[in-house]
Amino acid sequence: PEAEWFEEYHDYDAIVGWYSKLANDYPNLVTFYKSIGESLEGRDMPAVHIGTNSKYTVYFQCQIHAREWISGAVCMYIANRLCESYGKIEQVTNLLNAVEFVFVPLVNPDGYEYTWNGDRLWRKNRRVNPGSSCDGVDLNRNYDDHWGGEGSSSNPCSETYHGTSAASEPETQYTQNYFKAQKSIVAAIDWHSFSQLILRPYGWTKADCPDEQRLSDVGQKMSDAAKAIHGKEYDSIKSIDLYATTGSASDWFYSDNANEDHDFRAAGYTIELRDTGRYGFLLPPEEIIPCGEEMFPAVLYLAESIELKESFTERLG
Ligand code: 0X9
Ligand code: ZN
Repeated sequence: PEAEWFEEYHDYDAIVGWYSKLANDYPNLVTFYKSIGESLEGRDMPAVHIGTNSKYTVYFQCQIHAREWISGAVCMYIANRLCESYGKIEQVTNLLNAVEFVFVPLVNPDGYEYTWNGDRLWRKNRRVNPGSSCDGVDLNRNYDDHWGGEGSSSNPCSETYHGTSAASEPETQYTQNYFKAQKSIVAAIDWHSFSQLILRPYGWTKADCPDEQRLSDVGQKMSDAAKAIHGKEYDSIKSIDLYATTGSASDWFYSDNANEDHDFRAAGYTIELRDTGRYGFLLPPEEIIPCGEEMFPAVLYLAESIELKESFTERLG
């Protein structure tokens, strides 16, 4: 892309166009799928695959929360770095020959558009809730895992409104279905901001998940890899130690519901990007590149740790 691309944020149309161009620029490495389904207001939700027909998949989804603009920007940064490095940097070349990256860059297109043309601090999707004057469902409380419990709200006016049923929203349904259609997803990240955190399961209970040791080790290594770049601390903690959530995407990624056809569960993480509160959701665009730079080695570490997948607890074991 042009050098200036990562010096600004971009709206929905520009981001879709950018991924489409990435696929044209790297035809042997990138496949652009126009849509995994349409949002409530009829916008396409694209998917982008980066890799060379590999056995394992790493799944990323971005921009589930509309106002968290750094999420979509860092996903583009990572996608671009992977492409630029293939055939030039041995570590990335080997990785992309072993692992396919699947991006769903715009999980909440309507909400994202609204942050550009309505309310910059909008979070939810744009569902018109019957019988309420408040719009929107929090997609990160709408996934089909312990839906409707603690840390979500039945009030349509709440920022954490969980919707009328598990996966009531098309954006949730399409991302769940697309995730389930991929082969051997070994790790998945739901990208958010802000607070600089690497969050592992569970959000819904204080209990350790069966892969606690492994997921906390990998989380800490991702944190170390990030810190080595610009010195920023990303705490690696269990989701519930931030606060309880139910129906969240990353708990769903790790759940039986998401992994029915896989031998192993996907290591489901939520990453909260920069900053720690000075600018919060209004992170200046000058921080896109440094934030991407510190996440790139963390993501490589996560994808490479897949070789140790045998140490994961067997899903039905
Ligand atoms: O509350 C959320 O959905 C996430 N924080 S944010 O400020 N980006 O809205 C945190 C979710 C973490 N919990 C789980 N993933 N379970
Ligand atoms: Zn968020």
